[in-house]
Amino acid sequence: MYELKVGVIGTGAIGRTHIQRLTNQVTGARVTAVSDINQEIAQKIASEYDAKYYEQGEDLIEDPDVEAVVICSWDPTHEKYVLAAIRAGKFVFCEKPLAETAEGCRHIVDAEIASGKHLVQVGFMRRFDMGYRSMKAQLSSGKFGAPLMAHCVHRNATANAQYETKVNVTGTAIHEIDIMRWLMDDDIVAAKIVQPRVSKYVAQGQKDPQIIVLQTASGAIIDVETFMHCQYGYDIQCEIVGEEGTLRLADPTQLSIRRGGKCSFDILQDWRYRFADAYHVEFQSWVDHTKKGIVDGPNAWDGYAAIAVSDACLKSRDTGKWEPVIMDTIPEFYQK
Ligand code: NAD
Ligand code: ISE
Repeated sequence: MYELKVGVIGTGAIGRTHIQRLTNQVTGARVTAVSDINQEIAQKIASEYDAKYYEQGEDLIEDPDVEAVVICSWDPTHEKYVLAAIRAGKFVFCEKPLAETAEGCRHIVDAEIASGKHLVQVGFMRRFDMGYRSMKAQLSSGKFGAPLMAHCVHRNATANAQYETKVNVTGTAIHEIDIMRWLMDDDIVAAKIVQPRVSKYVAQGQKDPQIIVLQTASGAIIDVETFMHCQYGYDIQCEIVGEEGTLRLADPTQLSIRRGGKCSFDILQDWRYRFADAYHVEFQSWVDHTKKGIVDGPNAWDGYAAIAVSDACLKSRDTGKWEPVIMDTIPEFYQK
């Protein structure tokens, strides 16, 4: 079978899992090159997977042995690498966020339109998760009436030492922003952040947890708690309240135990385990569609729309008020 030759930029936590996944789980692809500013780790991974190592991500993108690019480096580097991939005319899968601001995403959108070809997919893997997909199917059936409200929780056990308050939105709540826009098929038009008491586990000067409130164009209200230092595990919850019933994600568990007067199950410890199946489906789909020359997953416009909401959230953190989402109208290029 023809194997898509993939270059991966960023061999940190998720880069390594995606390389492993593309090599051992997904069919029809091969990792031919890797790049990271951390040369030691990247070179070790290159030799482990029999791939080339590039010091510069741009050189990897230009390599004729790389047909498609996966970007898993730090958030501020995404924009320049996606733009380089578009310039090279290569399909590119970029981990979220597509760029850190709406302005940055707009550069990508404009470059993709100018290239005349859809090339960009964003790593919003929840769209490939069975729980969220079932929710979408139920909502679309009309049996639940219009969605009126949603309650979301996004907790991580701990954050790394570089944790900055803004990442709580740009890197974390961005998943809820995208999945809610997709589930409700409704754009988000306004946002507000409410700041509770700060946890003692948060570095001096930073804030966590937070509550974000979002309003959609049709008037639905979504509340999102993000808590990056909850200590006990990785906990993703979502409930949508419709006119004629509610939909709630089940806890992701294989086994629940009843013993000694208690009912219990294990809480997964991070996103690698919680969304393992979703990442697999996401990458199999990306490889299959890339080979056909199609972008079928969340696209550059979805990346732009999500970060436009993030911009409004960050502004609300400063002003303490509801802030409108400032967003251009969708170009014909992205209309379905
Ligand atoms: P990480 O810090 O473990 O890894 C990032 C890697 O990028 C590091 O190895 C670093 O050396 C490298 N890097 C930094 N600047 C670079 C540059 N200019 N060129 C090449 N490499 C560079 O972080 P991570 O947790 O693996 O996250 C990486 C990206 O993936 C982030 O954008 C993050 O938001 C995203 N992410 C997505 C999910 C998801 O569920 N979809 C989960 C985790 C991370
Ligand atoms: C991480 O970057 C991810 O994208 C995970 O999916 C998310 O749950 C986590 O909060 C982020 O730090």
